Amino acid sequence: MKATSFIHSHPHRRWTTATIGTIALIGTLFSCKPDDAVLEAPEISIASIDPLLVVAFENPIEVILRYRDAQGDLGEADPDNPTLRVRDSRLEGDDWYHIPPLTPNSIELSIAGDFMVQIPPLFLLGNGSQESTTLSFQLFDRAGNGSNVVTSETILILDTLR
Ligand SMILES: [Ca+2]
Repeated sequence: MKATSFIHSHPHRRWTTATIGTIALIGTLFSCKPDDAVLEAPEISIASIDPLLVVAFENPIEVILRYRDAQGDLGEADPDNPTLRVRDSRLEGDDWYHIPPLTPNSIELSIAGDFMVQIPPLFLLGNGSQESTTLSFQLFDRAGNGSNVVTSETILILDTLR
């Protein structure tokens, strides 16, 4: 499934009534078994990232993320509710990406699979002819559980191809 690549610049996640309700319910169910809470969160890994050598402002990067979630509560129908956090290691802030629902809403189903995210072309922050960076990713489920954080291999950004 191809995810849209819009960047949502607002730093705070939108907490809908449904999300808050789900968190409250989970808190009730697992309040005396904290170990089980770990199973609520999604797990991700980087299946592939390409290319690792890019020209500033020119080459988007395609990242295939592998996911697993015991409840299948991944992705949001609302494009204003992004759930994938992406951090360029050179920057302080995060970019948020919208991931559409990976199962139909409200169906509880253990799921695993891959989705692709396209990162818009990176840019050089300084005046040098090249910079290196890494991208890290964290996926949140609809209950607000954050996955493990995965970090890419080093990406080299050139000002021009010589
Ligand atoms: Ca989950």
